[in-house]
Amino acid sequence: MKRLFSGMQPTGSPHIGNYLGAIENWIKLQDEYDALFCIVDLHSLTIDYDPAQVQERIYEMAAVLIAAGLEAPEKCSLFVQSHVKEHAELAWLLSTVTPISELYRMTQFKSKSDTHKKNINAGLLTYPVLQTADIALYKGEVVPVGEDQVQHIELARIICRKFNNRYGEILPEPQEKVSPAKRIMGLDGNAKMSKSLNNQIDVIEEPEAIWEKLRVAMTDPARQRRKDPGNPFVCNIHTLHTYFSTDEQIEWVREGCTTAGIGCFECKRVLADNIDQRFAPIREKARELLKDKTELKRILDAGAKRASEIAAETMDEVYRAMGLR
Ligand code: AQP
Repeated sequence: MKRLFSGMQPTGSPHIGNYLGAIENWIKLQDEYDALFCIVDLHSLTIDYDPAQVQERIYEMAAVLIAAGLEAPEKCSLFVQSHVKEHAELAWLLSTVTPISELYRMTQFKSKSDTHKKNINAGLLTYPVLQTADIALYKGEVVPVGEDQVQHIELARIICRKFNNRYGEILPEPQEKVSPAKRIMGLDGNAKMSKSLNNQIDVIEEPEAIWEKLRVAMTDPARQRRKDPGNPFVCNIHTLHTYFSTDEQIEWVREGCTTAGIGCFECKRVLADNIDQRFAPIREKARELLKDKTELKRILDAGAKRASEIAAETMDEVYRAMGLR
């Protein structure tokens, strides 16, 4: 079985973008690959955060992933990045073969530097090196991601290639596997749905909160409407219907919206109910898992144990190749 690696930052509760762009895919792929899924807490430190909330967020993320259908530790490994110290170790070694010019080219570095102007730290720049270490530590060949991460995986290939050219063929060049829902837009209709942009609906959001957020969500931006009159497909609410509603409901939205037969309120109400129905079982199970964290701890410990074993083997090979052992 090929090895697969993917991660998610505990910068907040997983949202609809994470669910459609990553989690749903992870659940399918756990049957086809030797899969390791990681809650990447080290990455999450690159933007401002409250240390008092980190553990809670890690457990909440683990609970949502398990409740959504990851069968760890039976079918896959789920673990926390900082529990396997080799991630940071390998990142340092790989930084010595990473051209700094490549890091400055990264779109995410540019956009996050723009959003977090008061905290443009070195970690924000070297983020893709740590991400390459995450994958390379397990000799990951396949990396399921949303569209926003494709550029980082391309850079991971460059870094692994440079390492292999210098020290011998040790690290496979990873390939991205882009999910069908590659870029879910936020409720502002302007930017990618993100935990840190406050434009999201969380997977475990309560029904009232889903409705409160959707009620005021951007529909068909006037700017777009002028460019492309009557096209309902520029509306983010319509796009979300395509993921959560039945074929009949999607057709009802398309028809009703183009003929002004239905209003945005009605259209959003149906969407809110469908999102709630889809996520209610996950929400309940996640809440149950969070009441007593014993089961989550057991799963994360088992994941870290397996990950550490693989990581130690890779580090031994890497250190020898680099002349440090
Ligand atoms: N809006 C999205 N549409 C599709 N896929 C998405 N992903 C994230 N947002 C969307 C995919 O989810 C996986 C985990 O992402 P992440 O948590 O590691 O970081 P991110 O991409 O930076 O996600 P956020 O929510 O935007 O995080 P913050 O706000 O903390 O920076 C990845 O596979 C990603 O592609």
